Amino acid sequence: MGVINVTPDSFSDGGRYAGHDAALAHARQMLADGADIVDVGGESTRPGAAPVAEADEIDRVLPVIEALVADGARVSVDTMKPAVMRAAIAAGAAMINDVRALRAPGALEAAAASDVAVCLMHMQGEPRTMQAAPHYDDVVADVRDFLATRAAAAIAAGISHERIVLDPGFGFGKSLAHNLALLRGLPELRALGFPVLAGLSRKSSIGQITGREASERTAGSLAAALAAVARGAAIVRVHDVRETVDALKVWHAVNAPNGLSRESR
Ligand code: 9MG
Repeated sequence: MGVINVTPDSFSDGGRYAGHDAALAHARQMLADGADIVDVGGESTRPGAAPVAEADEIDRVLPVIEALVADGARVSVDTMKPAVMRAAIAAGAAMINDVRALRAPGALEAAAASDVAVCLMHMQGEPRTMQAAPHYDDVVADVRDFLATRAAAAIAAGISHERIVLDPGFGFGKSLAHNLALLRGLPELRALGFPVLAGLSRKSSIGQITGREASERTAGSLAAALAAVARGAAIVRVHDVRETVDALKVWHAVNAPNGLSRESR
């Protein structure tokens, strides 16, 4: 899954349409590089990021989603807002990626009224303050229990089991130690019986381990993506699609039951 942020930073070089065009070109490059899904978001969930009004968020993401769907791409919408979910679904999005796990009033209903996939993510606290003092008794058990509860709520609302993906929410109200425990504990989350999505790409934990700035975290992010896939992640949400696809090709060639196909030898 490739990350596409349609936020004002991406509009800095010449207005709204230039921003949409840049996001679209970036998404198309990610798809050409081997992404199966592009995750389009119009509101940053970084600690301290300013909230975005519903209409502005729709304005940001919808033209990009519409153009990608017209290309035949599989598009996910990264949003917490039911109105944005409904607009994206009407435009042909195939997945809702909600860092609040459909807890906003009306979000479960918006998803249930469609047949799209949903990614239910764990977050402790709110994006603005979540990194202040995260605390867990047992981070893997706490996150697993939260995700099991949210999956049950989604199913009770009419979202079938096959449509649900779970995500521990690396970096969302978690210290480095919490993130590492969750990465080691991914098999316990996988045991809930749903595909698991892992998003570690360029996150501060990678920076804490490597001492690198976000733009210099590709190698660390690749190691994290492989560690997640080795522990059962079905989807990795990444910025560096080309490099991640190459790394995963090698990982799969090593781990495939019969090694490389005859043509590749
Ligand atoms: C929007 N977003 C930022 N980080 C994310 C992560 O780790 N997982 C998911 N599902 N979404 C994320």
